[in-house]
Amino acid sequence: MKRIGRIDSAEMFIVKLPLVKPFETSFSVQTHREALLLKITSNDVYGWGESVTSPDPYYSYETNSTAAHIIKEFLVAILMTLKNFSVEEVLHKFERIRGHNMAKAAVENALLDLLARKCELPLFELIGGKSKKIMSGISIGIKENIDDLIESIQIACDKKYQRIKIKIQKGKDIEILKAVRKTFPDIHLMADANADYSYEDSHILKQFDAFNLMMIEQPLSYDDIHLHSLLQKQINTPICLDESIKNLNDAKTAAALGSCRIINIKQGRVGGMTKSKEIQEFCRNNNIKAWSGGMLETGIGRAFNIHLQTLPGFVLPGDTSETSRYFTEDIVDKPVVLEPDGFIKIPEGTGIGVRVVPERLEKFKVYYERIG
Ligand code: OSB
Ligand code: MG
Repeated sequence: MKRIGRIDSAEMFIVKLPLVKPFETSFSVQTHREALLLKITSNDVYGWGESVTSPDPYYSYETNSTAAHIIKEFLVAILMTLKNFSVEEVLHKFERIRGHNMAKAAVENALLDLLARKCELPLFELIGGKSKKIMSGISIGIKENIDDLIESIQIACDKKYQRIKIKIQKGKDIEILKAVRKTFPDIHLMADANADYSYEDSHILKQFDAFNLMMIEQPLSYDDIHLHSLLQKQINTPICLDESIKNLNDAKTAAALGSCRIINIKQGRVGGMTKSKEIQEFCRNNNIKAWSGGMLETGIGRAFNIHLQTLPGFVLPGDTSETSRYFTEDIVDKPVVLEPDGFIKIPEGTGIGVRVVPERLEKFKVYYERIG
């Protein structure tokens, strides 16, 4: 087990990056990515982590403020009591704190980046992944009108994105899917409802079967697993769960009930890279396909998502898109770009392989606190 010496410092930042265009989902319109970042230093080696929380509790109960509270008062407080510890030991100590997976993931992120840099390994090697090209996918928000949506999809197809996800909501669904399928009969297409439907809407969701979707993501409530199992029995389109899966137990429950055929693993939502690794392994052994989701991360979180996808359970393209799709300027170098074949290269170098640019961190910083 690889070990980290004493922690010398832990610093928390909040950066606020403007989005190229507002990102609309069934639960909010986002104009900025306000990200909570963590930098941990030990013996002159540092590691960066990003919390996937946002300022509001509309995707999950966690927010930047709750994550900052839990990180500062509990998680980093635990780290400061340890000497020469392994990441496994830290995660074990974190178990006492219930929930707050996004806060835990941010701390684990920073420790893994630090440890990989200390061992002079790229992160994917530290977590047991295999070097490969990463599949790309794009998540397109709800648009004002069909023409805007068609145009966005066309641009994504021209870039060779390997899968297109469109956000839908109740009432903005069948007509939209019909129009998209008419223009793009053959693309790998899926829809994400972000929990906007209820079980009583099954008759609407059944009609989705006509559009040959790869999957429908999180049609029902953010905390439901049971009703999804009833819905999955009535529709042919595979259900993919996102919000509902917060840990390995949820994945086991969903598999046992037949609530989904696919899981969107967001490392932040499930408490980090190690937990994600366990879930993808479970999926692989239980006939559930998995892919890596995103939360409009800065280049830090984006790099973690890329390294994660070197694990074998990630068999479908995720929400892994170019930096420029969300930001004109990001806080890290290098930005994520699509190769001409539509794949993404793993960032080179040790740790997560991207570098935080001090001037840009300064430019977008809205909060700073040394917490340990
Ligand atoms: O449901 O997957 C989601 C963004 C913010 C919150 C929830 C979701 C999303 C996305 C975009 O779909 C994913 C990305 O491109 O980072
Ligand atoms: Mg989703």
